[in-house]
Amino acid sequence: MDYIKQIRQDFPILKTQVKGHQLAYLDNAATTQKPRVVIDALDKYYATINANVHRGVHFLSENATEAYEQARYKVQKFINAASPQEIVFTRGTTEAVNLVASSFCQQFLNAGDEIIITRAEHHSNIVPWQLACERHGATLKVLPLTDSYELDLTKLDQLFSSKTKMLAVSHVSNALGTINPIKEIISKARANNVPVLIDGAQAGAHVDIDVQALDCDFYTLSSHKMFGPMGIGALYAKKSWLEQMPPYQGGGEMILQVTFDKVTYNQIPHKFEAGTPSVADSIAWGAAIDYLQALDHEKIAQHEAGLLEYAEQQLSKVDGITFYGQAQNKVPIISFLLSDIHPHDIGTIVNDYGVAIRTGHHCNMPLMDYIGISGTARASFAMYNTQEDVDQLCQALAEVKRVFHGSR
Ligand code: 7TS
Repeated sequence: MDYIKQIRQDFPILKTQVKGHQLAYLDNAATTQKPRVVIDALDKYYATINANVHRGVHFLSENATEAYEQARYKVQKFINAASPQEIVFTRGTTEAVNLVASSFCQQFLNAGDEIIITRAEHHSNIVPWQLACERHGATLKVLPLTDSYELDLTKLDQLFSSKTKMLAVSHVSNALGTINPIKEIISKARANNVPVLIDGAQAGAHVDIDVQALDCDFYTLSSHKMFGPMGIGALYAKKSWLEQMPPYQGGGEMILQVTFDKVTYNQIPHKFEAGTPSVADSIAWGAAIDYLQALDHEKIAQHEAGLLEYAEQQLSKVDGITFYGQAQNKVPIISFLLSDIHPHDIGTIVNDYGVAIRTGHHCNMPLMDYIGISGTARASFAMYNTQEDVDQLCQALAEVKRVFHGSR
């Protein structure tokens, strides 16, 4: 059996039939499907070691704590962080960005200061910074895009000033698939003494991540976009930042001692993990990381690149199609429109043929405004997708054309 067919066997949901058609799941940028080992890890946790962590001295609690900390270690290794203390478990990228925008900004952002983001960010990497700027009387500056909707790096240097306190940028665009030149961006920020947060939500499933080589200050991950469970993710932060930042939330677990006069905080990363964490989800995320790391990365990269090329080729034969975002360096995400047909109509009709795609603004309204459209239809691929999925999408699009224009 070929390698990809073998991988597909690991994902039970891919066998789903939709309206009499084999499911072609092309909404992986929204969330990826889960392999059997991840589903089993959740089951095993609740069936064998469920207990609250860090608190108990009993058998189950010790086992749960060890597995939870083991998961942190797996995340550390996955992104090559220097220490597990630099990994804070969060609900995902959204919470990780909010943590930094809240805690870092409380400590370091003053009236008149500036934060730089880009025009191509997901709302999760825009709104928390807007809120922080509002709270502290700071200004949000936005890196513009080129005519091909890529970051215009020629405009970056002029955005830095002595007031710049943070630059936040995504590793990979969820709307267009563009892999941003973050290494270059980080080194420009370094030269201006500006810390950098990388939103890595879309990178985990497609790109090898090495936070030490990147030399970023913060990096965020969402487990559910890299074959792990929902509701869990992480903030990577350099130790020196975590030590200087105040807690994000108060509660159990994040303190060493509490009196009504004074609170002493726990060590990092626990200072940032108030309350009972998502223990099962962290452990199952660890299982997803083990699963990913055991795969042949070169084969998968080749497969994904081939799939993107095939999809672009086949889709470009569909009369009236327009692509948005055709950067040289991109993950297999294709955003498109079909003549004057509303993207929601495209999504609804292809669903009748078993094809799952996302339609709308993809939480990138400022990017859509720049392009001058209200949204796109987006096919986003994962390692388990095949050329048959692309063919099924193309056939379904022919039906969309037939419904709207009476022709194929
Ligand atoms: N940043 C990027 C680049 C994203 O793609 C997303 C989610 C987020 C942040 C937020 O991640 P979360 O896990 O905290 O929700 N993107 C999408 C998407 O493209 N379709 O649905 C969610």
